[in-house]
Amino acid sequence: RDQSRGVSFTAFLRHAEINAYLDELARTYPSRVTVQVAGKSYEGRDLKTITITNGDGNANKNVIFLDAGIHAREWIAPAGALYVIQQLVENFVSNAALLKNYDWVILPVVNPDGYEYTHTNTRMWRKTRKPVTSSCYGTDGNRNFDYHWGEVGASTLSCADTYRGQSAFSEPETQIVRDLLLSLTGRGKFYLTLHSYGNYLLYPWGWTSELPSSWTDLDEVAKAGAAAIKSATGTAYTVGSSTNVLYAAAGGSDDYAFAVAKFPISITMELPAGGSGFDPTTAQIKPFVEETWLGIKAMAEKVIQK
Ligand code: ING
Ligand code: ZN
Repeated sequence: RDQSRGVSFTAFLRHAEINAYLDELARTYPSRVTVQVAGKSYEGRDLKTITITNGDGNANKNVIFLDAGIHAREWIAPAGALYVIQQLVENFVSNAALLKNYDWVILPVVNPDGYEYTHTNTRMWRKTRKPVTSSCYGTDGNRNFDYHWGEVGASTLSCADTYRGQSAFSEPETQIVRDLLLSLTGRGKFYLTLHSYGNYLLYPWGWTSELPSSWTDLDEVAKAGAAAIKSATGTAYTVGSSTNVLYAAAGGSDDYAFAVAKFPISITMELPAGGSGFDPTTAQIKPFVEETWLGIKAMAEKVIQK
C-alpha cells in the first residue's frame, strides 16, 4: 500500500490491511459509510461488512450484496471487492446513480483464515481452516450452504479441496454469510459473489442442469456485464448457469441466496486468470479490477432499472 490514504491496487493486501481500509473509510465518510463486524472466523478474525449509502438517511432501500474471498487462494476476488468499495465511496460523485435507490453491503473477505494461510503457508489453499480430523483441515465454503447440500460436485472426504463439510453451515464463515443474506430478504435484489478464475458469469442452478423459471432475468443481467467488459477491453466472459457452462456443484452461496434468501438476481463472477491461474502479478491487479468494475456496474445498472 502507498499514498496517504486508501488503496492503490499495486499489491495484494493482507486481511488486517483490508479491515484497516474499511475502518478508515468509516472514519473519513461517516455520513455514507458504516462498518460492522458480522462475526468472527474460526481462528477469531473479524469478518467486516461495509455498508455504503448516499447519506440521505433512507434506511429501507433495496440492497446489492457483494462478497468475495470465500476461497482463500483467489486473491484477485477480494481485490475486486475493494475496488468496488473504493469507487462507490471515494469516487461517489461519478457513481451516485448506483446509490440513489440502493444501498450496497460488501463483505470483501469471507474466509480470512484461509486467505491469511495462503499468504503465510500454502499459496494454493482453497478452504476454511477449521480442523475436521487430526490431519485434514478445512471445508469448501462454496459447498457448505444448505440448499441441496452435498448432492452433486462436492466431496465427502475431509481432505478434499471440495469437501462439503460435516453438515450444511458447519463453518462460522458460511453461517455469517447465511445470516447476512437472510437479514436482507425482501430488500436484497442482487447477490454477487466474486471468485477466480476463468471469466465466467454464472447463475443458478449449481445443483441441477434445469434452469430456474426466471432464468431470462438472470441471463439478461449477466449478459449486460459481459457486454460491458467486452466493449471496454475485449475480454470475453462466458454466461450461463453454473451447471451448464462450468460444472455441477451443490451447496454454493449463489443457489442459497437465490432460492432461500430470495434474491431475484444471484450471480457468481469468475475473474480472469493471472500467472498460473490464481496468482496474477501485482501489475495485473489494477487492469483486472478496473475491468471487473465495469462489468459489475453494468449489471447493477441493469438490476436498478428493472
Ligand atoms: N469456482 C466455483 C466453485 O465453487 C461454481 C464455481 C460457482 C460452481 C457456483 C457452482 C456454483 O467451484 C471457483 N473457482 O471456485
Ligand atoms: Zn472460488
